[in-house]
Amino acid sequence: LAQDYAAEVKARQGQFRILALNLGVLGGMAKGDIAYDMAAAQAAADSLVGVSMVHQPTLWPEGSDNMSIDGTRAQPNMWENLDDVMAKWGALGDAAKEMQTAAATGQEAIGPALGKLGGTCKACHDAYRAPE
Ligand code: ASC
Repeated sequence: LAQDYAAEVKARQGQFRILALNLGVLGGMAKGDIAYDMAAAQAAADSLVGVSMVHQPTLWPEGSDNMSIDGTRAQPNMWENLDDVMAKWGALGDAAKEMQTAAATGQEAIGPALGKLGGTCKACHDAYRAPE
């Protein structure tokens, strides 16, 4: 029975969707498209931190890359650079914690924190995610 890792891929993509949803809320507040609400901003930041704390190797089995299976953009070089992958995931967690502080500080603090957070997303995507 060939392994398609469909469940693992969906689960980890779910993590990224939760991140994107919360980044969207915070981005909306930073731009003024969504009214700043401290509790909602903090809830979004808390979720980012929570997701960032889940680094579960079982979601990333060797071979669950875009050269071997459909439905993922994870490139095989991830598995050759696991220390760097984890360092980049850790940077996301650090930036998410800074967002918790920013979310409680006020609307004007969210934009800069979001820029830093987005940079940590992009660093990993540039290195390990295939283009669409
Ligand atoms: C998002 C999202 C990403 C990152 C990235 C930041 O909101 O879905 O993948 O931010 O665009 O550079």
